[in-house]
Amino acid sequence: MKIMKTLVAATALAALGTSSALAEKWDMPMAYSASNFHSATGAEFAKCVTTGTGGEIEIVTHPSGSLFKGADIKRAIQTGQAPIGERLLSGHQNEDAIFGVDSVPFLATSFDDAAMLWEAAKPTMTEVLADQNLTLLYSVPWPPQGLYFKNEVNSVADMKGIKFRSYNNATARLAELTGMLPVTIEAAEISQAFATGVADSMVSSGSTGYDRKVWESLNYFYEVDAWLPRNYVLINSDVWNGVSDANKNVIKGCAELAEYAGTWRAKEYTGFTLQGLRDGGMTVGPASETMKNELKEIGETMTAEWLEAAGDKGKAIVDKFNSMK
Ligand code: PCA
Repeated sequence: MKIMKTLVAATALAALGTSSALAEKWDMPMAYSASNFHSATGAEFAKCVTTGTGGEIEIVTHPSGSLFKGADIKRAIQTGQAPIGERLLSGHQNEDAIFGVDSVPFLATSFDDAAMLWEAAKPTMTEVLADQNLTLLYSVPWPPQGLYFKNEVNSVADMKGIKFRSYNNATARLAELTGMLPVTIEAAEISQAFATGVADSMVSSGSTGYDRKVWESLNYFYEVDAWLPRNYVLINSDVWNGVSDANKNVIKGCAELAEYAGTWRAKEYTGFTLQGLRDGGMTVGPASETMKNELKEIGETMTAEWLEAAGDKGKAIVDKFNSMK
């Protein structure tokens, strides 16, 4: 009887020990509001992993930059402060020009082209990230980027001196080349920036304008379809290497599903949010021919600059992309 009791106690302890050793909670910082489609996709990805691993890995998302602000998320994952997270990699183009491949003006201007560009860039991007101790899990595009202004603008000359909210190097450079004054502000903080006049314009998707209710301060959205930047979900490579093969398979499956579902959501959200901006009172429509042509010229300058910075690796991606079209 005594032996029996000891055995039961030992087994119970062992079971407890096993499950507590295996059960892990991963906090996942995300920069955009909980209502945004990227955050919704991330929350579903988290649920998928938690369910699929039988609770051995529980992912908890933290949207709106509440755990780490957008600009700090990549470093937090690299250094293991957060095991996993989502980041707009074009915000780190100064580390490696490859991170800016999705923000080259007028290179890929539709969802189909953005998908092809991503396919062409993925192997190089994966390698660059691996060198930084990061493993790529999935990536989802934002809807096409257009220009927001407080006042009507019909040409680049009309933009001169306007305070412009930027979110990465490409957007800051676009501001410089159009004579605007760039100021970097996280999406989570733009409503206040526009309300207080810190900025009166930006380039972004209908989605971000809708999420942040920018019609309270801005009046015009010009559909330019300049590029479709992407968010990337990354995991610290040491953490990844410590995951069992079975759980790695679950995470990969959930990531594939998230990329597919997120991309689908981005497409659906495009028309919905442009209508939302209209309902909020904004004038939404295509840019004038003059403005389009002037922006295309600026795009050519920026493409040349990017190719110069990205070197052979960048050229190989663009060549591959062009051969796929
Ligand atoms: N929204 C994000 C990045 C691109 C987009 O459409 C932002 O404005 O910060």
